[in-house]
Amino acid sequence: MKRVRAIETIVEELTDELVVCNLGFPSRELYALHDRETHFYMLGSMGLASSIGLGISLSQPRKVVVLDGDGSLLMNLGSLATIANHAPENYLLIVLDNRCYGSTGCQPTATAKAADLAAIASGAGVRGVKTASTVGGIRFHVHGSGVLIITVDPGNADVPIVDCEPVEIRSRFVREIKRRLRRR
Ligand SMILES: Cc1ncc(C[n+]2csc(CCOP(=O)(O)OP(=O)(O)O)c2C)c(N)n1
Ligand SMILES: [Mg+2]
Repeated sequence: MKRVRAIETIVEELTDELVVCNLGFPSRELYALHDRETHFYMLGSMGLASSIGLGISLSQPRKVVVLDGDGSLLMNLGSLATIANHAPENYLLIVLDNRCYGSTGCQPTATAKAADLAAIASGAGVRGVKTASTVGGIRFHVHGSGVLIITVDPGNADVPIVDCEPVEIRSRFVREIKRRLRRR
């Protein structure tokens, strides 16, 4: 299964959860499949999606789903220990593991050789780490919390860049969070 199919499956299952997405092609694919004000496309900083999402989940009650990449998470492994330490019920980190830096030419990452992100997450203290490699597996696990590692094939969809300025992405996302908080 290609990453874009995994993202499509995830988006089909979600309703109004907050979504923080890894930079590069994952954000482009998500944007092309379905753009929502609840999506935060991380357009620049590699490795920070899991931490940004964790902070959001700890500061408000709505569920946060992070779409991260293997390369990006490998750059910020400490995030897993912090996720385990806080273990918010309203937080799910999904890692789309294509075993390469897919957005920049598919240079192999450490997961192509030996690194096992599910084992690393468990070792960091995350309870009940889930894995999936099929549409059915994704549908089943996407409604949970913690960490879900999805194995996908390399390859980027032929989709345009995210046609939305970073400032606009941020302000509409924050507006959406505040709107919900006011309604409580
Ligand atoms: C600090 C930093 N280093 C490198 C880059 C360049 N870069 C952008 S996306 C990317 C690959 C990301 O790989 P991964 O997180 O596995 O996601 P994939 O594209 O494979 O889905 C790289 C190296 C960057 N934006 N920031
Ligand atoms: Mg990758």
